[in-house]
Formats: sequence, structure tokens, C-alpha cells
Amino acid sequence: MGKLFLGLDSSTQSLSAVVIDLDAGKVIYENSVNFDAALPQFKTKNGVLPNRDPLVKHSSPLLWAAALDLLFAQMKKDKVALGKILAVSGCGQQHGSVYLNEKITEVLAALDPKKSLVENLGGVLARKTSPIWMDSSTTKECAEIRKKLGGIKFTASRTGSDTFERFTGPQVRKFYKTEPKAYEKTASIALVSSFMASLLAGKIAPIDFGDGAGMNLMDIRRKNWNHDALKATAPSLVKKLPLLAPSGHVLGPVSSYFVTKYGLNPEALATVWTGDNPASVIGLGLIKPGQVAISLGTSDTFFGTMEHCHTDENGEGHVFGSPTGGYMTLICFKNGSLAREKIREQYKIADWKKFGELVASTPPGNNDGILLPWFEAEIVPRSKPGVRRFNLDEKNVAANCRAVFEAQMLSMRLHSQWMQVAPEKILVTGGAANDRALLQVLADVMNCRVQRIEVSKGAALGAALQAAHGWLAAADKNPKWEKIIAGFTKSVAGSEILPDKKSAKIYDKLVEKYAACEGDALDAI
Ligand code: XUL
Repeated sequence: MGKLFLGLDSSTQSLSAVVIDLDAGKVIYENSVNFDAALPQFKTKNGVLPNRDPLVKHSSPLLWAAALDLLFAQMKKDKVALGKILAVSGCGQQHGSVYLNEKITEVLAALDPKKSLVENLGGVLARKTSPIWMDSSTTKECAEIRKKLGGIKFTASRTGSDTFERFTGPQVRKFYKTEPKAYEKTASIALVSSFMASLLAGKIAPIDFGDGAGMNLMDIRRKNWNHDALKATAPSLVKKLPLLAPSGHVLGPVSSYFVTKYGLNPEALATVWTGDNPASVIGLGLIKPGQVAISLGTSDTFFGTMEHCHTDENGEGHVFGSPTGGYMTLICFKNGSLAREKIREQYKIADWKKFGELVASTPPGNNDGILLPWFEAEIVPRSKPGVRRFNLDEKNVAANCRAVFEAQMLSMRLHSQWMQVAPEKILVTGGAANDRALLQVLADVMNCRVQRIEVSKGAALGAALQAAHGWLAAADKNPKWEKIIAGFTKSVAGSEILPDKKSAKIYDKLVEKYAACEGDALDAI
């Protein structure tokens, strides 16, 4: 057995674990705890607590802690060699925040293995629930902070992004405005990633440069807290935020809670976590500047790596710190598989295979039929919920299947232009990447080769690789990312798809029409 590392991914709907054997270049174990199914007492649906306001999306930090206990218990039961793991790292859904009172430091330092994590954390929450990335209830706070920071362009160039409803700063401001007493009692604000890292380390963990950039609070170039942003957000914020640090940075040995209860090695290292997207960048093997990937998941994300920080003047895309040291870009489209599933449900299409067949049965460009599939308030372009059809018959099932995916890809093409990258190839991952008809649409719209990359649990794998990097760096072994990721991230053989020149020309025209439809729809809101 070679050197073992554990990566965890605390995502919206589940907590996942991946254990790697670094020397063998292999994943040796993976498992997931689905929040709704395994922990029904928290009453979440798809990981989100019910709320009367459709714009408010919160979850429970205690649910995430309970899932951590459950996942470790399962690993123990499955006889994972927990005593041999050298370091643990992780990643979390981005932007979500946890509000803790002054008892947290003491409680973390003395986590009692005779109790559950939930019992240990009983008295430490200054706010019972955590706003998560799906929340879009802070439009007012976004405008207030943006104004104080000098508008979209300046906000983006200082913090890496314009203010966004889901970003932590606007969420903190809303909390301060609506619950000032609870805000005052908050001694420490964590992200999902740093909260989970704190449990593992038994002390308050720093926030890394990847997840920190998703807050509208970090100076994207200097990688420290931006005092103007802090001031524009809420009072005394600097006292409530932890340090910033590179992801994978070693925090010390893991908390004895996990040693006594689950058999982790007392010398195993706990490291700084990151966001799920930065971790996926490593999990997909994007370590060189200019590499681009698209993840077709709950939300669709378009991301790539870049050496120097270059922010989006229009404020639609984000720049985060990359776990490999430079920067990464990200654009997040909320209506990803969410919208594809709604169309599938509406037209009662049996499965994704059938959905792909229907797409393939229609012509590229869909005879100019366009669908704007904003079932939920969209992030890019920023819009209220609303589904609109242009030159598209709602009764035409096949045309509507093509229309939803074409619109998503056209939107990606349109809104990623600021990145100024001309990749040789786009790597694609996520559920919808299994369908060749959809990948052909993607290749044609982007006029670029695409290749499927199959990494199950890419974010958790990235986290495990990050743990390996952190451990090797702490042992002065001068780790190289190329060597660490070798063997773990392979494109699927035979999955490369070339763009069809004729279709690509059709999309060169259609993207203009799509942009005009978007403009009309946004004007009408
Ligand atoms: C990124 C974003 C989502 C979440 C999903 O900005 O909001 O991709 O990270 O977990």
C-alpha cells in the first residue's frame, strides 16, 4: 500500500469521500452520504431547507456535521485503512456561510468523541441556518456594496467579481441588517469549506484563496481581506473573519475526536479546504493556464485556469484563486441540469437517452427557435425566473429539447468571451456529458473540439490530491502538481468530438439572435 490521502466534498446535496493511493495513482475508495435520504430529520429537499420565499435558500450547518459523522462511521464499517491516511483535505459548496458564537474555539478544541458532532456543536451557532449558493435574496445588499466600492468594474477588479446575491459579503450584510443582535453575537464567520475544515482540525480554520474569492471581501490580487469591502459590508467584520491561507496548507494534526472515534492516525494532518469548483479544477487535471472545462451539473459551470488575474469588466464572471497557485475563472449558470430536467418532466421524456435522441432528430440551429430556460432566477445573465420561447412552438417536443441545450451552450459562448481564451480543446464532465448528441451541440456552438473526462466525484478527488500536495509540501518534498495528478485524470478514450464546420457557421449567426432574445427578455423584466 502506498501513501493514502482522504478528500471530502461537502456539496449541496451530499457529502462525499474519496481515498487515493498516491503511489499507485489510484482511487481506492469512494462513498457519499445523501443529505435528504440519510438524514431526513433535518427536513431538507435536495439539501435545502423549505422556505416560503423562493429566493431564500438556506441549509443547516448541523446537517453537514451529522453527515461527517455518518461518512466516517461508514468508512470505518467498510474497513477503510483510516489509520494509514496521511492527510485529509476537502472542499465545499461555495459562498455558503456559517455563523458561530464565542464558544466555538473552546468547543472545537475539546470535541468529545462520546458525543456526536451535532451534540458537541449544540450551543455554538449564532444563526441556526446557513444561506447557501442558491440564495438570491440579497439584490439590495449587492447594490449597496457595489455602490460603495465604485460600481461593477471596480468591485470586480478589487474582489474578483461583481457583487452577486449568493456571495458571502452580501449575505453577511443582509444578516447584519435584518438580525443585528445575532450578528453582534457572531464571533466567527466560516464558509462551508472552512467550517468543515475546522471540525477536522479542532480549531478555527482559515479560508483559502479559492473560496475566499467567492465572498466579495477578499482582495483578489493581494489575497488579503479588502478593508473597503469589509467596511461596505458590515461593522467589525475583520474581527469575525478567520485568516486567509493557501488551500492544502497544513493546519496541524487532525482532532483527537476522529482518532478516538474512527481510528484516524493521530499524526494524520488536517489541511485548509477550498471551494468545490477550485477543487474540481485539480480533480479534472486543469493545472496549466488556458485549459478550459465545462461541468454539466445541477448548475452548469464554465471554468478555466489563468496565470495572471484578469477580471470581467461586465461583472458576469468570477476570478478565484486556484489551488495550484495562479487564478481560475468561473461562470456559473444556475439553470443547468435543473432546466434540462424541467423540460424532460414537462414533456414526459422517459430518460436521458431518449432526450439525446430527440435532440439528434432536430437540425442544428433549431430553425431559429430559441428558449430561455430560466426556471429559477438565473445568475448569468442575472435575471428573475421566467421561461420564454422565441419562434418556438411549445408543442414541438424535440425542438424544445434541442432548444434548452442550445440556449445553455449559446449563453456559455456569449458570456465567456471576456475570458479571452481560445482553448484547443474543452473538457466536459457531469451527467449530460454522457450524451454524444449534446456534446456535438457543444462542439458546434463553441466551434472547438470537446472531450469527455470521466471523474466520478471530481471535487472530492481534487480535495484528496490537495491533501497529498499539502502533506508533501509540509514534508519539504517540493511537490509538482503534474506528478501528483498523473494517472488520476484521464479523458475518456474515443469520446473526442470535432465541431461540424457547417453547424458552427449556423451558430455564429444564432448567437447574435440569442443575444437579442436575452436582451429583450431582460428589458421586459
Ligand atoms: C459557484 C457556485 C456553485 C457552487 C455549487 O460560484 O455558486 O457552483 O459552488 O456547489
